[in-house]
Amino acid sequence: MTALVSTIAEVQQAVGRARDRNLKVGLVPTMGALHAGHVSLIRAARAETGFVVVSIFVNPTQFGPGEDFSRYPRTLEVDLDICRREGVDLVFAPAAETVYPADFHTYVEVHELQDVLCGPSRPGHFRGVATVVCKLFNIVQPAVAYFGQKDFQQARIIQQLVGDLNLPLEVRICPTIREADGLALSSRNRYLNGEQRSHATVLYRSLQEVKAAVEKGERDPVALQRHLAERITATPGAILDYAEVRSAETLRTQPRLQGDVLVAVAVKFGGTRLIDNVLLQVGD
Ligand code: PAJ
Repeated sequence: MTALVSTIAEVQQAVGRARDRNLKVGLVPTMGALHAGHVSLIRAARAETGFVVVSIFVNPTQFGPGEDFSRYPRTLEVDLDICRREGVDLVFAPAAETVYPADFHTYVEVHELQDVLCGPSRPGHFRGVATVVCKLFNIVQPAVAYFGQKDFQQARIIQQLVGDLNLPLEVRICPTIREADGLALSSRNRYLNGEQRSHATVLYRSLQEVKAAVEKGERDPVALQRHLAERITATPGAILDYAEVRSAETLRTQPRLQGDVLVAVAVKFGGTRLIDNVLLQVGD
């Protein structure tokens, strides 16, 4: 049975009862418009924990002024059906005033990690993400929380905040779920028209080309970034935001690829901004 609650007291009651039954609590934070990517996180949570909480909240503080907050898809009934089918125990879908009452004044920032990659094009975005996720952790108090690699910078920022603030939970980063042609699933894919949708495969294809080049021995990040940029800018309708090859741990640039490496791209098609990445383990 999936229960739907909207207040913090109701979450705490339900989670408290689960904890009394010695159930391990898992949390999957989402903004709704659930797709197979979200479902993979729910399944990971179900496999590992005995009480799965999914939060559904389109978080206003992580959207910039020109971004899609008002038109972000809100599909609560369909989302609830998916949660029921997947055996979610509790759905927490709060009102904005519950999360951000009128006298709200505290924000969480993860410096350095929030300032690179998506940071410059989305000022304040990661501050909004870190703040809401920190609040969700405190409300639900999960033992484990699940995030998708698709938003790798977000997941790294959350890992960092959990460590820095000594939050007593584990963070799992789960693999990116893709369409058959490689496009990473995203609630924003529905904004693409047919032509944009077919050209959007350039993100995955160019990332795979970089992966192959690294496997063949390429270790120069600048050469790989140039390749990504060329492939993306040659694609009709695609506007490159960034194409970066960096340390997956620090998100800093490296003079030569070494260790855990993140290859990440952000591309706009019309008003729709898509991101994707691959992680590579690079030896000498
Ligand atoms: P949302 O975009 O709804 O994503 C919720 C979770 O699903 C995130 O951890 C995201 O990385 C993961 N996800 C999205 N697409 C995925 C895919 N194709 N494969 C695997 N996982 C995928 O990310 C957010 O919401 C918000 O920023 C949130 C963390 C909820 C804070 O408001």
